[in-house]
Amino acid sequence: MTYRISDSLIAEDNEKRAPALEEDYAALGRQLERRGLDIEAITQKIAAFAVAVPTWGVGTGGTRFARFPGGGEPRDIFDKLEDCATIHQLTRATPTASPHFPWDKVSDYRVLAERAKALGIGFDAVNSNTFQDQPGQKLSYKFGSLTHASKAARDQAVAHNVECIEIGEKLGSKALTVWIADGSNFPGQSNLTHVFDWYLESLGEIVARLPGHWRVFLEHKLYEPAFYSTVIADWGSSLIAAQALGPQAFCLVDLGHHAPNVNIEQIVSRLIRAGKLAGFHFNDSKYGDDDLDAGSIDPFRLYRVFHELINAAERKAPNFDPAYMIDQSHNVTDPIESLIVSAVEIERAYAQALAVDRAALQAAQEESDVMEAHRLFKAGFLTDVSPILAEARRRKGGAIDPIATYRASGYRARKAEERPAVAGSSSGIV
Ligand code: LRH
Ligand code: MN
Repeated sequence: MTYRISDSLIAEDNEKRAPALEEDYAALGRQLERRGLDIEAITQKIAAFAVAVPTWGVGTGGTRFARFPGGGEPRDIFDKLEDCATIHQLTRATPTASPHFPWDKVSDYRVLAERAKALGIGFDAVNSNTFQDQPGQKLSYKFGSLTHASKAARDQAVAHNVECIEIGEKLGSKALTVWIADGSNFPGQSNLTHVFDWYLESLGEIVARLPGHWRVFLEHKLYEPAFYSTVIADWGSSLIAAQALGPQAFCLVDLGHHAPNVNIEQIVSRLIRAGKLAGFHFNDSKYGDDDLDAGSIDPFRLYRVFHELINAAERKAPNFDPAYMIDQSHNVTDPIESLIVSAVEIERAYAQALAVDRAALQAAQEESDVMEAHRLFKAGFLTDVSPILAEARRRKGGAIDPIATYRASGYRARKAEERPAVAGSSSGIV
């Protein structure tokens, strides 16, 4: 039997913190009431919020230079699910995990589905991988996959995506995320139009194999690993493709996949208006696709994104059903701690964006009262909503202070005993 944190340990730790939380929650309630806002309404929305964790994020991540694994590294998808379940146990905000194939491949997916169920975890979108070659693979993806100049290589990549759909069906997923590294490093290396035609052809074959209620999430990325051109480099290419591919195709926004200073919340509002927003890979970045912890560098940006999401929900935007997922690489922290804090910071941005007097904001916008509009918009971001986040966790049986409870549990040390150190790859993201 492997070690699991007991609910009684969480309850004991919460007992110590409950009086202070009650006081802070009441005080915040009074402050919000003075601003015409109902704390209970916000807390219930936060309690209903969920974000998926990436299975590839619970192991220590790395870069092309190096990876420094910590103790108790997950050895396989079963260990990864245990760690995902621990994050959910403490935050009550991450009931699903997003798997990646073939990194999470097993021989019997019924066993995997049963284990996940026993751990109280479900599966979110499955991720395909045609950005690496697998041992014994017939054709290489060095020069592309779904947009490779050779039809045989494209067919091989399509077949892998179809296999991911079949696996996802066994796990109860309802979506496939397709990110491809396809692109070029030299002007002239590839025909910029043909590759997009092949992308649509290949994705068309994949969409044709999607179960009726499934969606496919197209993930754009400006660059890396290709450094001159990337086939699906921006939201425009992704939207053209999603519109060409029909009602099951949507555009996924990974916050780290844009040039510095791009107005991502405006891209989000455009994709929502087009009825094509798939959802998000939440993370943060300072320079490139840094895959840093959500809210750690630019929490105001995350806040501005949630503002657009609340606008869409309030006006009941058509086709608006975003999937919320985290996609990060934890190179210098305990991945479990990073994912706990990231889930909390994503909820924080949502709760802050709910703490806005939207009627007054709309009035100021219509009167072009710039400073009043900006002041009202920012008021939510300037609100410390921590009591709301903790209260939502407490009500669902989570930890009032998840990091403190996690550390008090000694979970990492126990896993270091249970999981003999594995010879991990000395570099690379996973
Ligand atoms: C590409 C990406 C994609 C995943 C990978 C792990 O940069 O964001 O979503 O497949 O990271
Ligand atoms: Mn991503």
